[in-house]
Amino acid sequence: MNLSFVEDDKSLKGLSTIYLDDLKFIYNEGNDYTPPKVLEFKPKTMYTTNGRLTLRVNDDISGIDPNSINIKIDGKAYKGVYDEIHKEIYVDFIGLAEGNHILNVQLKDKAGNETSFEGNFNIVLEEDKEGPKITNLYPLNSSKVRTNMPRIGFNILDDKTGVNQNDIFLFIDSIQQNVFYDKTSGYGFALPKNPLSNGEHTLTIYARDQKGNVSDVVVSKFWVEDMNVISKKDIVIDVFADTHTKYYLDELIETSSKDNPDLILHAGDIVDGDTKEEWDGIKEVLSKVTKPFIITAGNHDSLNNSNELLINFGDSTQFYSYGNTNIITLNSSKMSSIYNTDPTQYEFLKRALSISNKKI
Ligand SMILES: [Ca+2]
Ligand SMILES: [Ca+2]
Repeated sequence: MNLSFVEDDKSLKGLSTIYLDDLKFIYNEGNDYTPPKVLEFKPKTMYTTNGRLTLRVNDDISGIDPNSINIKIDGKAYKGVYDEIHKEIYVDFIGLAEGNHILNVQLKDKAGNETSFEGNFNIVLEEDKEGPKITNLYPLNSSKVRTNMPRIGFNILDDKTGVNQNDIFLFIDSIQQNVFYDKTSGYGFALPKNPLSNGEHTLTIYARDQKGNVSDVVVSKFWVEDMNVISKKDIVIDVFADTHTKYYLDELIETSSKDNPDLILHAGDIVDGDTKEEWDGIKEVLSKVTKPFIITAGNHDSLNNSNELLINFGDSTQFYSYGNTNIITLNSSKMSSIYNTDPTQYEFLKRALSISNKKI
C-alpha cells in the first residue's frame, strides 16, 4: 500500500495535522470480509403461474456457501439451487397467483459473511398469441462447413409463455435431432446423430411455445466438405493468431509453406475492423492455400457484428476431425465481452469431448 500527502498551501507549513482513522490492514489475502452480492435476478415479468427465477450472484475470495441459501417468495420458503459454474441460483415455483410478488434472499459466503436481497416480480396472465422467434441459425443458408459433425446452432425466444426443450423440432434431411436449449438466453444447439456425408444438406427447425403457438419454419441449406481424412500417425498443424491484416497473413502463409503442414489453424483476429473489404482481402490470400484451413473467432472478427466469418468459414463454435486428432473451437467473445456469448457452449464442449476418443 502507498499513501501520499501533498500540501496545497505553503503558509500552513508546520501547522497541519493529518488524522488517519478506521484503518484495517489485511496481511493475508485469503481473509474474506466481503459478503456475497446478488447482481440481478430475472425475469421481472412472467406469463405463467409456474416458472423459474434466476439470480446472478458473486462472491470474492471464499465463494458462496450453497447450504446458506435461504429464499422466500411472499414470506414462504422455497428451495434455491446454486450452480457454481455459472454463478447462478435457480428457484422453481408452481402455482403462484397473478400479480406482484416479493422475493427475499439471504446467503452467506464460506467465511460466514451474510447478505440480504429483496426484489419484486410480476405475474401477468394475459393471453399469449405470438409464436416463438428463431434467429442465429447455423450453419447459415448457402454456407460451407469443413466438418461432417457440424454444430447446429440457434436462438429461440418467445415473448410470453416461453419454449420448452421438448417443443423444439430440428431436422437434418428429415431426420429429427436431439437438441439442447437454454431458456434464459434462448441459445441452443444440436450435434448430428451420425456424421454427415459430403454435399448439400437441409436443416429445418420450428418451435412451439407453452400456449401452443408455433414459430415460422426456418430452413437452411448448407454444404459439408469434410477435411480429407489422412492416415498418418503424426500430423503437423501450423497455428497462426492475431494477423489482423491480409499482409501479415500472407507472410505467415509464405513461411508456413516451408514447414509443409497438414493443416493450418488460425486462432482468431484474422481481420482488424470486420469490414467487407478486409474479408475480401483475406479470401483472396487464402485462395492460394491448398491445405485445410480452420479459422476460430477473435473479438476483432466480429467487431462490426458482421456475419462474414460465419458465411465464409462456418460457425466459430465447432467440432472438427482430422486424421487421429479432433479440434474443438469455441467463441468466448461477443462484441468484445464474454457475458453475451452463447452459454450452451459448455454443454457443447462436454458432448464434443464425450464423442471423441482422439487427441484434442
Ligand atoms: Ca466473500
Ligand atoms: Ca408466445
